[in-house]
Amino acid sequence: MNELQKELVEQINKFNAEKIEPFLEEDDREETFRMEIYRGLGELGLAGIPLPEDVGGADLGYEDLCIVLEEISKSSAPYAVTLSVSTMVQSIINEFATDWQRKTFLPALTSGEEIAAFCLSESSSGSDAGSLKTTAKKVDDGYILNGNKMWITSAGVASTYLVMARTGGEGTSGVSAFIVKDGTDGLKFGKKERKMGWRTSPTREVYFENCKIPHNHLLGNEGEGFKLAMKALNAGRITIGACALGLARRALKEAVTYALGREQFNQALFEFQGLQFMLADMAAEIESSALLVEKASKMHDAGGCGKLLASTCKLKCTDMAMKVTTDAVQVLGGVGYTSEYPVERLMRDAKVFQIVEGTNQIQKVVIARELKKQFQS
Ligand code: COS
Repeated sequence: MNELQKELVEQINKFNAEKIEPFLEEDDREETFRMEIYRGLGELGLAGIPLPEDVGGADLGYEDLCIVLEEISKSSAPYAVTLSVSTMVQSIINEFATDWQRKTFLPALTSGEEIAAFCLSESSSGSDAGSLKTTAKKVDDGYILNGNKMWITSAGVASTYLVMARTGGEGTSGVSAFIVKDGTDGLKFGKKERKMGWRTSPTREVYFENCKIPHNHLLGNEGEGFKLAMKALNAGRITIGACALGLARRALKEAVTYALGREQFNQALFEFQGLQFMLADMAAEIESSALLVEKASKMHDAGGCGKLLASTCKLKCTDMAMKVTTDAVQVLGGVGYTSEYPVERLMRDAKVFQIVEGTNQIQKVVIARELKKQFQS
């Protein structure tokens, strides 16, 4: 880590301890999202890390972003994910936007004053994202959106929605991307989903009922929306890997600490070789995933990490987090299954990492397709 990265980690540790940890249990139980916590991350300069300075970003890289997300996720995967998704949307807006769009939409997001959400999935199109049905009909002075989006992270608390909707015929080439601001007539939200994990982060359905937006809210060109969304997800899959990594590191810490402190058969649990092997496996899996995040983020910063590596990073880090958190609960035994210790929350929070931003089965589809391209003569 360079000096700046070390400084970031130190700042976040302090922020975690003072601002996030005191509310963790209560907010998980009550499903409370605190905007002031997100704004606090913004005040530390963390809400627009890879964005350029002219729109208020920190002009740093994805490597730095991943280090930040990993650190936040050691305390709270939900806040790390809120930041990960908001940054993913900002990055893709920055890449495809007109100058007016960059200056209009990005500064409130890079400062952390506001949050961005990504609206791709629908009730009938999850993994098969290219079959989405929400429509955007072109009219004289803009577009009219109709349809619904499901499982949208930060819906209701976000102010900027990147919405993929159909402007053309069937298939991926008929999809376009739009920026929709909170408060637009016809933009509505469903009830908050009751979830197994990530309970602090609100997830809602988003509806568009004759929701009219101006022409200049189209991002990129008509028909580019699917590729733009996939490009965003390529980067998002690396940062999701970083969030899963931080969560797993916390689970290992909890497991080792507990094993060192608890005695059975007149010795610390840690002294039993069976447990040492489990903990060593957890550590080895974590370090392998950390290398993947580092490689993928560095390659992204150097110009693009490619689908195979981005999907591998997401697949391995999130499967690892599920395994490590499950094992952490096992190490703690009975108390690990109760909310007296954080490992049960970590295990619940780990599960959805295997589902979001493309299920891990979809990551395997992407990897296999890349293999076919590489080796088919
Ligand atoms: N990065 C860049 N471009 C991509 C891409 C990626 N990861 N995946 C697809 N594309 C491009 C393709 O290259 C193709 O472009 P061309 O027409 O120029 O060749 C275009 O997008 C269509 O791709 P493809 O034909 O592969 O589309 P499919 O309908 O077969 O779908 C999958 C591909 C399954 C990979 C895609 O639908 C997917 O990722 N699904 C999961 C969706 C998801 O992650 N949802 C989570 C939402 S956020 S919680």
